Amino acid sequence: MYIQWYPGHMTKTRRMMEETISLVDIVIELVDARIPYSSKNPDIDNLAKQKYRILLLNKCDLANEKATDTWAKYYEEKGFRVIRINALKSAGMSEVTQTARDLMAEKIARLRARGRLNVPIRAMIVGIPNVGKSTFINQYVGKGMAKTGDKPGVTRGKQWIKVKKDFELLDTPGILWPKFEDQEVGRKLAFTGAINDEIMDPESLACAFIDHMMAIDAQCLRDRYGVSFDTVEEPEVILEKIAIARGFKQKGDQPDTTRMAKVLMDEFRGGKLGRITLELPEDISRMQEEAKAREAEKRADQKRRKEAYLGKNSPNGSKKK
Ligand SMILES: Nc1nc2c(ncn2[C@@H]2O[C@H](COP(=O)(O)OP(=O)(O)OP(=O)(O)O)[C@@H](O)[C@H]2O)c(=O)[nH]1
Ligand SMILES: [Mg+2]
Repeated sequence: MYIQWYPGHMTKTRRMMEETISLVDIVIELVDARIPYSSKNPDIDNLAKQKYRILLLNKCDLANEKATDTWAKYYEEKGFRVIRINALKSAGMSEVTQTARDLMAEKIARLRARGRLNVPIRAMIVGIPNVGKSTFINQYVGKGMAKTGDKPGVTRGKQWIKVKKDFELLDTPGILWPKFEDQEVGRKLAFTGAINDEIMDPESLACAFIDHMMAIDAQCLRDRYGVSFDTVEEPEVILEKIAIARGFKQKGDQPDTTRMAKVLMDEFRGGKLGRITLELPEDISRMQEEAKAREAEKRADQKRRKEAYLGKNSPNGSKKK
C-alpha cells in the first residue's frame, strides 16, 4: 500500500506560519497520543525556535497510559512542557493556562520592571489535520467567550480570543503538514484517520493495520474478535478469519472482507480494541534510518532512469562504447 498525499502550497503555508508565530509568545502544539512522533510536524521545531513550547498529547483516552507516560518523559527531556489531554473533556485545560503563565513569568516580570503593565500572554494552537485543534479550542475557550476583536496594526488583522484576563489565544489554529515523505508515518496517520480514507483501498489499509498489530499487540485482535491465529499468518487470512467470526458474509458465503476492513478501522479509531499506542520513542531511530534508506534508493533510481534516458536520447548515445 503506497500512500501519496499532497501538502498543497507548502512554501506559502510555511511563510504564513512564520509570520503568525512571530505574533505569539507561546506555541501550543497538539499531537495524537497514539502516534506522538508520526503526528508531529517535522518543521515546527525550526519555525518556533525562539518561542515557549507547550506540547499537548491529545486523544489520551485512546492511547495506552504507560506509553503516554513514556512519550511525556521523552518530550519533556527535549525541553517541552507536556500536558496530557482529551480535548473532548475539560480535565487538563486549566493546566494549559497555568503552564503558559509559568513559562511567561520571567518575561512579564522583566517588562513590568520597565513599566509595562498588563502584558497579555499570547499563544497559538498548531497541529496536523484532524489532531483535535478545533475540539481543543472549543473546550478550552468554552462557549460564549467573546472575541477580543480585530486589532489592526497591533495584530495585523488576526482575531484573538480572550481566554483569561491575561491570556489571549489566536482564534484560528495553524494547520501543519505531517512528515509526508515517510511511508510508515503515512500508514500510521491513515490508521488513526488523519488521512482521508477515500484515497485508500479499505482492505489494504486494514491489512497494513493487522500487520502492524502483529508486531505490537496481536492478542488484542484475538480477544476482540474471538479468533485464533499465529503472528506469521498473512494479514489477508487474519482479516478473513475476523470477518467470518463477525458473521460478515457476501453472496456465496464468502467472508465480506471489505465490510470487515471498514469496521476494523472504525473500531480501532473508536477505542473499541482498547487503548493502543502505535509507536514508542525507541522506534524513532529505526523509522528515520529506514526513511533515509528509502529516500536514497529513490534518488539512485531517479539517477539511473535519467542516465538511461540521456543515454538513449543523446545524439552521440548510439556511438558510445
Ligand atoms: N477520543 C477523542 N477524540 C478526539 C479528541 N480530540 C478530538 N477528537 C476527535 O477528533 C476528530 C478531529 O477533531 P478536530 O478538532 O476537528 O481536529 P482539527 O485538528 O481541528 O482538524 P482540522 O480542522 O481538519 O485540521 C473529531 O472527530 C474529534 O471529535 C480526544 O481527545 N479524544
Ligand atoms: Mg479544525
